[in-house]
Amino acid sequence: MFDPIIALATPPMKGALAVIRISGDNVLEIVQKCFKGKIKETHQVSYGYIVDPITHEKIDEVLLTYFKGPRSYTGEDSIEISCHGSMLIVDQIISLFLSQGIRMAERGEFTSRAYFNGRIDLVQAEAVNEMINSETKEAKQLALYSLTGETSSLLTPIKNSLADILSLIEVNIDYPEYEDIEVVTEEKIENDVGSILSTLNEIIKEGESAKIIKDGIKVALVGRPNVGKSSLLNALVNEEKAIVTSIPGTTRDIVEGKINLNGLVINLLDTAGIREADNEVEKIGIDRSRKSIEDADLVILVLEADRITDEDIILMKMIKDKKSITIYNKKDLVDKLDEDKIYISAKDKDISRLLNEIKKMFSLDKINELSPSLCSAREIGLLKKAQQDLIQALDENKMGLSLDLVSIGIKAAYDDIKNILGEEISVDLSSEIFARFCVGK
Ligand SMILES: Nc1nc2c(ncn2[C@@H]2O[C@H](COP(=O)(O)OP(=O)(O)OP(=O)(O)O)[C@@H](O)[C@H]2O)c(=O)[nH]1
Ligand SMILES: [Mg+2]
Repeated sequence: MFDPIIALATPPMKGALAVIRISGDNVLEIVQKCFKGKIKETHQVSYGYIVDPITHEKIDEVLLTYFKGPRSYTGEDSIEISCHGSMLIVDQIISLFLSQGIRMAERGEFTSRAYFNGRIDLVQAEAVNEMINSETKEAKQLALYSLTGETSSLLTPIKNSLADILSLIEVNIDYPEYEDIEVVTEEKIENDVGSILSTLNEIIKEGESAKIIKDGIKVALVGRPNVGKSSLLNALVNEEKAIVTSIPGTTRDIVEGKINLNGLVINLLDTAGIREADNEVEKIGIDRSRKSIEDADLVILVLEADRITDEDIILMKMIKDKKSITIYNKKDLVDKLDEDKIYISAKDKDISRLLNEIKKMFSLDKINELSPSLCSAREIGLLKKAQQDLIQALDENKMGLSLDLVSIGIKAAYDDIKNILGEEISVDLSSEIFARFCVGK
């Protein structure tokens, strides 16, 4: 039983229309009391007025759709009201229904109801938010795969194989007298669990590359003062965003920009040139530059094509453990170019070599081949936990530990996979055993 909830589904601002959503027990009766007109059968649009049942005051002329559960977004009886898009009208309508015993929905409550009512799994529920927040068509495509259930079905073969091997182990332990049951040998565990693990490894690898596409990357432009970091930011965003002067130490605070490179959102951070500074403001800026190196997914170290200084060498050491690209700016100042180095001229917006390098690094030409991927931090975290559990089971199997000990890791992996989908974790596997074997027939 779910108490009825209400919320504005469209943005809280003036517009042609606003949509108010109501879901829960008895919504049809409650809304009908406040609606002048007859609410039609499910999935049909009804025309009429929202009216205060006590004062009979007409509040707005609306279109209203009734969705009888379970064929609704939440899986329960729901109603959507399209009213005129004024916040005053929206407030009046919502207040009216609050006075009728409906309560305001909490954030995400419509989607969480869809999950608790079993209409969608947890991967699909997360995808609703990802659809709304996606900034590129690639990120939206990944979210859509999850919303339609295609992503969740990646786990079906793993889940089935884990249940198969667990059932077999349990039968071997509990019913040793059955002769027609396959004996679980160390070799069988090694083969079956090994093959599940390699499928899992593949899914994790795909998920991690898709996560980059979905979330974008943070790229810090760093270097000593005056090498042309701000000029590079401006060339990348194609806008005079950061101040550029010939005075070293021009940039003090971080300047941010955003570009979409072949579908990958790149969040750029132009930083203060790093050097030994006396000026208090500049020092704070330099601390921020250092911090941005730590936070970045990729560091672009900008050097000058015509000279390398001791400060540059220090910076090279500072970023040696980070994913980085070193570029030589001001290529117009040198005659001879070294084949192995990436030269650009930020001032002349000649930056294609750098863009190509980023595309290569993140395989951006393959982005069109997007496929369903488990790529949220929660999903990848649980997949990795399952991976560890299976590795442990395989190690224990190799060490010759008993079947019931080896099965602990396999069972943990099975629960991790169920957790990804938000399925209930059954402590007792017996129902699944009986679904697979005719034990005791
Ligand atoms: N010749 C030449 N000059 C450039 C190029 N790119 C930038 N500059 C010049 O280099 C100077 C410094 O540029 P900025 O972009 O402000 O350098 P920065 O690295 O941001 O410097 P700070 O903010 O002080 O750390 C300016 O006079 C730019 O016009 C280039 O490709 N060629
Ligand atoms: Mg600058």
